[in-house]
Amino acid sequence: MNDNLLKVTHSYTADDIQVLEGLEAVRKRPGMYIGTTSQRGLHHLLWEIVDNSIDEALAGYATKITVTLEPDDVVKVSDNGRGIPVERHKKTGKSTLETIYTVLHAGGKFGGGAYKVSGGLHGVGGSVVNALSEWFEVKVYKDQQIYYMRFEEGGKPTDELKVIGITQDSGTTVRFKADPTIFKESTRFEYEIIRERLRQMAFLNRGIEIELIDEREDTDNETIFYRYDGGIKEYVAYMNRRSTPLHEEVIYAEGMEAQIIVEVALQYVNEYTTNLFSFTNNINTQEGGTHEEGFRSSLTRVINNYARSKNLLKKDDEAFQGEDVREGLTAIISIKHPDPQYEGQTKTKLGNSEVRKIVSNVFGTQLERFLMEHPDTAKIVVEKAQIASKARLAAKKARELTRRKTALEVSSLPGKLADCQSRDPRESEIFIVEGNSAGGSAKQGRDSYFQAILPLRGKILNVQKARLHRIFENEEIRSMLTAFGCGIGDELDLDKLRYHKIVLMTDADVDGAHIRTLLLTFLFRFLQPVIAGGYVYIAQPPLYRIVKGRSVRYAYNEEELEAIKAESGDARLRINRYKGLGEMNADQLWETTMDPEVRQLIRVTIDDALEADETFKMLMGDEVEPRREFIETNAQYVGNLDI
Ligand code: 1YM
Repeated sequence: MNDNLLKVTHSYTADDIQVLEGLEAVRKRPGMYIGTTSQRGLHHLLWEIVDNSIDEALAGYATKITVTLEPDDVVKVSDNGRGIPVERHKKTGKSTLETIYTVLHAGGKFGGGAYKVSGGLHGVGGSVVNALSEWFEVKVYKDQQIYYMRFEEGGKPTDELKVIGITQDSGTTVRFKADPTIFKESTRFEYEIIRERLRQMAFLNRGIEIELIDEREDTDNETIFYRYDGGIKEYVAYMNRRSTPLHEEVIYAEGMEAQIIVEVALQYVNEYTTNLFSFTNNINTQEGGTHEEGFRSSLTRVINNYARSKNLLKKDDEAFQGEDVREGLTAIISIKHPDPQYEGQTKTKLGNSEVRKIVSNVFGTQLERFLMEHPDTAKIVVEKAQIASKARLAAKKARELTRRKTALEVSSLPGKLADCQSRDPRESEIFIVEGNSAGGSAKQGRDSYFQAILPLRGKILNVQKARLHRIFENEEIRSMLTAFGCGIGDELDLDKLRYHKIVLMTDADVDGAHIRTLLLTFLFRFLQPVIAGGYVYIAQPPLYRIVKGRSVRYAYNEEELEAIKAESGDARLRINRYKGLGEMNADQLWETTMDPEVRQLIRVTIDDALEADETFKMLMGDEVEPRREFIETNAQYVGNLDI
């Protein structure tokens, strides 16, 4: 075996050249494979490897996965599964291990597991991770042997696969260091990001043990161990931990049809909003899809049927609508599908049409039974829907009576809006600006061809606590909805969105951060597809204006200020700290924050919608202590900036 491998490594065959070209293509255009080379892309590498371990656990072989953050930006992932196959691979003539890590898309093809996370949304394959690593090594514990192989410089083997010891264990360990020439921003892994995702994985895959160890010298993060035997049932309880549930037990349904595994967990709380999260093969389907549709329709149908059968809904009463039975609902839908099809702007919408009916069946029959067997809970659920339905009808009447135009009808644009001339949403931008004086500067400074300005006065309504119809009464919110033009909730239509960039422009202080959080809460709750579609941005106004003689420069953060100071040797600089947008004149605002040529916009993603929701809840909820902490943490930055 060694002889053969040696020959292969010493003389380049046509296959080898093809392999090298494949990996080189990944290095040339990493964005095509992992989306971005920012921090997010970096973590993508790790998810790719973790996903392989998760697959091995889902296949029933691995029970434990450990992620270790080592010094020098090295990361290690281990599992106790079967170990990656090491035998000679017929097609390539190399070990299967080498094939997986050097041939693009090889991993997915060979793996026989039914519900692969890898090959899903992340699914770029181990070879892409290898290609984008400074070095990458694999140990396989299998058949009493420890096998080892190492790659350097973006996937080039340093030697053939070797046996380096004996063992009684089985499993796979991968260690790698991302290539800093590719990940120019940073190759440092973030404990918090990893912890969040691993916890989510542990919730979504009950019983799997997942451990996170941080061995880096400059941190003191604790070792974390996750294992949730209750799976998504525990997840829902966890999400509701700061809220007041209306019934103690989380409702749970599971089943399998046509190879599709369906799980649903839900619980109502004494709030008015809906928290619905769906997953397919452990991937958060942010844009929803057929599994959500199946869930929604059966929830509405079953609760209506139950209410009618118990005469809780009388003959003349109008049926509950979807929004009535979803008020105050926290729900997770998780399906595992052997061949998921994704659609939508960000490919996070499940498209498989057969899923609608399967989820509807599995969940519908079990919810029906649950309601029959738990009449007390059933009564609470129906009463909640009844109140929601009454509120909805009352709001409708109030609207009709006052004949006020709803925020949803784009009849006349709000007076405060300085609209742009262009009618092409693809090139149009709207700046949501805090405060009238900043609004004035923005109106003067903008390029009115494609930039619209909507100034907001004061703080917008706290959406978390308010009921839907109260939200529509809020002047600022109505202005925004009218300007956006895309509608809301079930009627939301992204094709009608009037601007493809919605830019939130707030002060760089605590108040600004608070207003931004309020705006994001509102967008998150009611216009989630607009965020998911990538249409929402945050403007980055500079913190400092630095004048030296005739030249003017701007610093957007402390580091930049320090860099500019260092560069000029500190000599005769006039440093001016902006306290708010209002201090900038129209020209300054344009050249620092609005001019597409120089500005820095941050695109808002719902990368982890759950996380965003947590922050919102914490900020808006009844508990004072965490909110105070948040404001103090954020105030810290501002405090430091005061000169
Ligand atoms: C730390 C990363 O990759 N574990 C892992 C990967 C595989 C297997 C077991 C495995 C899969 C199969 C059979 C199979 C993979 N194997 C392949 C391929 N951990 C990690 N653990 N035997 C072992 O799917 O049939 C790809 S991944 F292609 F070789 F089968």
